[in-house]
Amino acid sequence: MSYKKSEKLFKKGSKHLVGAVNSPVRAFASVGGSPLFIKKAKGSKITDVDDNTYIDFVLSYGPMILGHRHKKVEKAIRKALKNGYSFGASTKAEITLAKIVCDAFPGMDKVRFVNSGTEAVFSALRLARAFTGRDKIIKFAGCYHGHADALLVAAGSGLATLSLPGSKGVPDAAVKNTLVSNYNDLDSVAAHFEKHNDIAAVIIEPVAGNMGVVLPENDFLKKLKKLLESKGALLIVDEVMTGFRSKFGGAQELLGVEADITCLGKVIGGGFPVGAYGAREEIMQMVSPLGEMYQAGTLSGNPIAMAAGISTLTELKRQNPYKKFDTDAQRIEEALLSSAKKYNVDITVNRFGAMINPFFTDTQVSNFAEAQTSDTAKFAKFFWEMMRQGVFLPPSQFEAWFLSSALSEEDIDATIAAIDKSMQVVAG
Ligand code: HOZ
Repeated sequence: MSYKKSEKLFKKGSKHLVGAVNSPVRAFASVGGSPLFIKKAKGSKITDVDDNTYIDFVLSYGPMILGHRHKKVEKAIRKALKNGYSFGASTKAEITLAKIVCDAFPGMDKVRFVNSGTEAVFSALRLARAFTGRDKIIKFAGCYHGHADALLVAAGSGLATLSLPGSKGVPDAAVKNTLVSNYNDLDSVAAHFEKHNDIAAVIIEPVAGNMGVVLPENDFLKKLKKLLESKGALLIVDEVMTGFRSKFGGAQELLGVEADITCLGKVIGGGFPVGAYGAREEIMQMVSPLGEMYQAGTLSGNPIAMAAGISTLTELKRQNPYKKFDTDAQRIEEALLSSAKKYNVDITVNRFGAMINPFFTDTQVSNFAEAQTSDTAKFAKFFWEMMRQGVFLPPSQFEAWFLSSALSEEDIDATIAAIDKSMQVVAG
């Protein structure tokens, strides 16, 4: 397998792009080698500029849940393009997507569309502060909620991949109101409430996907919500990754908890830049132009992005692939565990619906500290052999693998064979 053209583009791209990429995880920094440059993708497969074709488990980090270039989505985009690209005024498509999203989340009466998950989250924090009149927020170590200053503390995803504790350029003032707790540890949340009476909200990924996949245990979310209610603080559930992924709607319903404010992204834009935050009526009444919490965006509700979102969600509802996701992910989990056992490699596998990943560690993984016990050198070996075997994974131990509804039986069989070969290589 040759990567010559990717390597050439990496060198060329490094001149005018930072690290030749526009988002750090893409740089392959923790697995070594130079990043892939992509030529095209269709269905369950993605092809790089060297004409290597892979089964895709990156899926643009989640949005391409139907696989690439689904024909109904493509038709909707082409149709929307004919009417113009951006108007700075409202369109009917925004109302249509808003209804689909609000109908899918029981606690959401109104929604505001933005351009990314990062925007959705920092707007949701502002809204929680406006609504409660309090300043502090609690986040969990290893959760990643985009790159807003206040949230670049003990964050997962790219920071975990690059082993960064935070980001330079974030002033102390920007994080002085950010408190950090441990995932699955209610006492670590309660301890902050003992010390502070000005906590506006707790923000959480209902199933973490940015420190690898980590599930909430023992009704953690339900207990968290109860604690917050008793303290008059809001629960912000960041469903940018989990939204529409393990059921149509949010993970909240599956986990038996209702957010005060929900953040969305990825799937709702069908591959175009869309984020959203939504809540019950009394909270959303705070948002400008109805209320005094200001938030705006020239390209928000962009008509092409709305068309991609509407067609993706409509097709997703029609396909209802959630049972298939579970079956496919279960087969992958079993393959990971049995190959690891066969070659005597320590791993733990976590999965939730269409999200899964192995941690190269001998411990369970229920929080960031446990995720960080993973042997990232072993992951790098595994990653590169999977690539050679024709499977494209996120180039980081701390990112979730995503499944698309376009995966065929043959794709899963080929992935299982690749896992076996790669585990053998890891074992050396
Ligand atoms: N985990 C990240 C997004 N939730 C990966 C995408 C990126 O940072 O480029």
